[in-house]
This record gives sequence, structure tokens and C-alpha cells, in this order.
Amino acid sequence: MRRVLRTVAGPALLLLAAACGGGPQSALDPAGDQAGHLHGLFKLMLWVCGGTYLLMLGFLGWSIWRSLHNQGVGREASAAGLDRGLRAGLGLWAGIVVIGLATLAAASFLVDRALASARADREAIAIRVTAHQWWWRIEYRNPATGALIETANELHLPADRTARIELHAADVIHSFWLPNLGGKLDVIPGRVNLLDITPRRIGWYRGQCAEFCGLQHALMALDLRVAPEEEFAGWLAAQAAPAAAPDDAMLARGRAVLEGGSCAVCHTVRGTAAAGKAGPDLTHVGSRRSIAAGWLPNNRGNLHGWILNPDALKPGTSMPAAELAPEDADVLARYLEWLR
Ligand code: HEC
Ligand SMILES: [Cu+2]
Repeated sequence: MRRVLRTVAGPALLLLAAACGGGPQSALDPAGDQAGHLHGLFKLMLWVCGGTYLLMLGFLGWSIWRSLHNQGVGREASAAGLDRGLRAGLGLWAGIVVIGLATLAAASFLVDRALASARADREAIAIRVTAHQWWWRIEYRNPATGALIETANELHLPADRTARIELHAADVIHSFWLPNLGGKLDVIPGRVNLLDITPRRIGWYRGQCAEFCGLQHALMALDLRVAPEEEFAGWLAAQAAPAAAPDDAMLARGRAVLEGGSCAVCHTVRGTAAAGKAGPDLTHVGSRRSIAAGWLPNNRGNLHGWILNPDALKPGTSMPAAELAPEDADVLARYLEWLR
């Protein structure tokens, strides 16, 4: 009995997880067309394989029960009868397996076709995502001017419109995964991979690098906002604008620290002298939900701590600690928080 329980427990837990799964980072809670197709395929596979498994356990139980209770019956049956029974049983079993596998093969083929068909959508919005150890550079095209608008670690998509995400890698192989919206796709240096996503449900979600890419792979996440069209357009226009000029002396000092310090070597804040390209664009960093690739909630305390010692928060990160006087670090954190 215990052995039977043990054998059944694994699949039962999987079924339970499938029934309960949900939330901002879950492939079991689809919020877009592609994820919906994949979820359907997952459920079909679960039921076909789970059903076959239960059927097999049923037969096993039945044969054990028979051998315990009908001892001797088999011996009296004729060899020909036994043979016929065995052949029918095996035939039935092979039929079940062939039908099950054919169903799964046909379903995967159809889902694959459905995932590819979005490529014909002319209204698709093009977004370029570049994976770095360990953060995401994100670029949109300004609908008005055609110029690229850069941001990082926070992807915004309009609902009910296909986004074609062009995936680039800056260093090693990564994998781009928004579980609620679609399947994983590898991000490979020297190669561009295209992923189509059609979000349907408005909300905040979380994405994740899904291919081990070094020390901080686990802290390479991104926030995703699926927004109504107007909200998205407003957001894009705000991101396209350069950083506002500070309206008070303290913020102006923060900007001077950023422009004069090491920060400007790696970071861009459009509208200021900082035009570095090695790190995330900080033009509107204050508007983001989190910093350091979905790792820390974005607030002044975390910005302050991050500037002074990023390695303590994300060991191995390529951003060096800044050597700043305490007041300079303070005004710099205030300035970054204010960059909305
Ligand atoms: C050598 C290049 C380099 C220098 C110099 C540098 N940074 Fe960074 N910075 C990075 C990189 C790379 C990241 C991404 C780190 C990660 O998430 O793993 C980053 C991340 C950040 C982030 C988080 C951005 C986000 O959206 O996640 C902030 C804020 C930031 N840096 C501010 C600063 C400030 C302020 C300075 C100057 C005191 C500075 N950086 C100096 C390279 C640099
Ligand atoms: Cu990665």
C-alpha cells in the first residue's frame, strides 16, 4: 500500500500544482495568446500522460488482485485461451499508446503553428531586448521620430497588440522568459532571435532569465507591465523625453555628482552630460519599480545602498562601488529617485 501511495504521490502533487498555480510569474496562469496555447498543450499532455499512468496502475492493481485471489485458475485455462487474452490485452495497450502519442504529436504541431502565425501581424510593435550579465537593455522605437528610446529591466507592452521582441545577447547565452505570456527563447551572442507576444490581460508580471549565465543568473529578472493602449502610449512618450532639469539646488547638485563622477562613464541620462553605454540607461530610473534587474524595490534607501556598494547586494556585478562623500551619495540618490 505504501509503495502504491509513493508511486501516486508525485503525479498527484503535479496535478495539484497545475490546479492551484497562478500569480505574476507562472506559466500556469496565462495572460496572453502564446502562453494560452502552451498552457493548453501542457494540460493536454498532463491529462493524456496522467490518464495513461492511472490506467496502467489500475491494470497493475487488478492483476495483483487476481493473482492473490484466483490462484490456480490460470493453470486450468487452456494455453490457446491464454494466448488469445494476452494478444488482445497487448493490442489494446499498444492502441492506447499509439493514440496517445499521435494526439500529443498533432497537438504540439498545431501549437507550434499557432505560435509562428503571429509573425504575419503588421501592427506588431518592435522591441529590442539585449541581455547582459545580469540585466536587460530594452529599446523601443519612438513612433513620432523613429529614434530609439532606451530603458532597462522594465518592459511595457500594450494589451491586445502583438509585440515582436528582437533578442540580442551582449556577452554569454541567456534565455528570455515571461512565463505568463509565452515560452522561453534562448538569447545567443551573434544571433538575433524573434519572439512574438500578444498580451491580453492587463497587469504586472515578472520575467526571468532562464539559462544559467553566471554568478547572478538568479537575480536577472525583469518587471513587465501590460497596459491599456493609452497608458502605454503615455509611458512611451514619457520615456522618450530627456530628463527634466532639476528645479532645486540639492537635485542640481545630485546631477553634478552624476555627471562628474564615474557614473557618466557607464550610464546615460539623456539631457545631461552622462552618456555612458556600459550600464542601464538611467534617464527615467526613478519611474521603475525595481533596480538591479528586478532585484531590489526602487526606493531612495536601496538606491543609496546600491551606489555605495553594489557588490554587497549583487556579488559579481560589473558596477563598481562609488567612492563618494556621504553628502554626495545622498544627493545623488535623491536625484536618481527624482528622475521619473
Ligand atoms: C563600470 C560601469 C559602471 C559604473 C562606473 C557605474 N555603474 Fe551603475 N550600473 C552598471 C551596470 C553594469 C549595472 C547593472 C547591474 C546589474 O543589475 O547587475 C548598473 C546598475 C545601476 C543602477 C540600477 C539600474 C536599474 O534600473 O536596475 C543604478 C541606479 C546605477 N547603476 C547607478 C550608478 C551610479 C549613480 C553610478 C556612479 C556613482 C554608477 N552607477 C556607476 C555599470 C556601472
Ligand atoms: Cu542571463
